[in-house]
Amino acid sequence: MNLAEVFAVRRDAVKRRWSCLRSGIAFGWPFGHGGQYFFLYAGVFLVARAAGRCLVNKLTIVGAGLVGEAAAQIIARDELCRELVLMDVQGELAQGKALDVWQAAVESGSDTRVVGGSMAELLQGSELVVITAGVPRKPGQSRQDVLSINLPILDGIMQDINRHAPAATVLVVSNPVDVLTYRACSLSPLGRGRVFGQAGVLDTARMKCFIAEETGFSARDITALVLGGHGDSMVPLMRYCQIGSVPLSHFLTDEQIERIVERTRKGGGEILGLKKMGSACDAPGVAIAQMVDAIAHGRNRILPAVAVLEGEYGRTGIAMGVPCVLAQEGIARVIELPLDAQEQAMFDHSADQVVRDIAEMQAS
Ligand code: 2OP
Repeated sequence: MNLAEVFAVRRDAVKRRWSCLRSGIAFGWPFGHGGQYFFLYAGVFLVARAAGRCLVNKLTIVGAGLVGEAAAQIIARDELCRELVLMDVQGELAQGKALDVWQAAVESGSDTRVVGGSMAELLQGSELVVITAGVPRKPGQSRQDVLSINLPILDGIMQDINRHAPAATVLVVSNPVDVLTYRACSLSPLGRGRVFGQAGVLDTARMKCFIAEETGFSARDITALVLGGHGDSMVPLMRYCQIGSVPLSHFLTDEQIERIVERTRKGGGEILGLKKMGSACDAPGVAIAQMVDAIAHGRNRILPAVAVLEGEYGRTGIAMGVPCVLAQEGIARVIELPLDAQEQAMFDHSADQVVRDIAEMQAS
């Protein structure tokens, strides 16, 4: 759906509510001013709601595993789309989870409808598709170790998207996310602004968590930024971290900061090692929902996203985490931050790893 169509949908919703408002006032007439005011206030509320509501009509999550389900819960609860589809090769599992998510959303006062199934036709009309399908890594494995299983799965999904929802914006979450985002973008005609991945929002949340723990300050006041590949060589940019606008170095020693950096880099592995049976799902679900929210509301948020680079940071032919402006149309802009020599060296180290991973994918 292009911008004009999105506005047309919203305009129609406002028109419908406005016409209800006029009928309401007319209906309230015999009840005197009280009746009229009641319908007037109710109508104004509904018109305002229609004007400010979600912009995404249909969103599909491909992969009804734990991450897909966690994201679906928040997306449905927060009414980030009107219709949410949970798609999975295990159709009945997806149907069951969809019913569960829908019923939970209804309890939260949401009108988002949720359906599930396995048929690719369910993608039809989706404006946004989130890909969480594939196997998670096991303890001791790297994200790249699941490439041979997840690559053909992603290829099949991209084929289905190109066939049934060719205009859909695509958010890749499955691992190895940098490599699979690069692949998805190369299989789509839409370009890097419409096909990108989630990793940095999650990594940044992890780092904020560790900073809050180390300092005892509210996580609300912490701003942080993680760039690079979604692996152990990711680049937490401590110079860009602040607590209540005060640089992090004011509160923490170099050793403390180094500990946070290391823990952030291995944050996914730490959870995997403890859970053993599966990797993180709740925080990735929230990270997906944050990106969906930014798109659904056209917020122009500056968030890290896995984006195909076109010369930024001195790189092409690669997808990795960089700060982006996330708007209604997807990535509106990649932000190129000035890096000092040490940060650039860490970025290059991480990028070189992703280049090797992409080369492995291309050779397979
Ligand atoms: C993580 O870092 C699964 O890659 C995901 O937890």
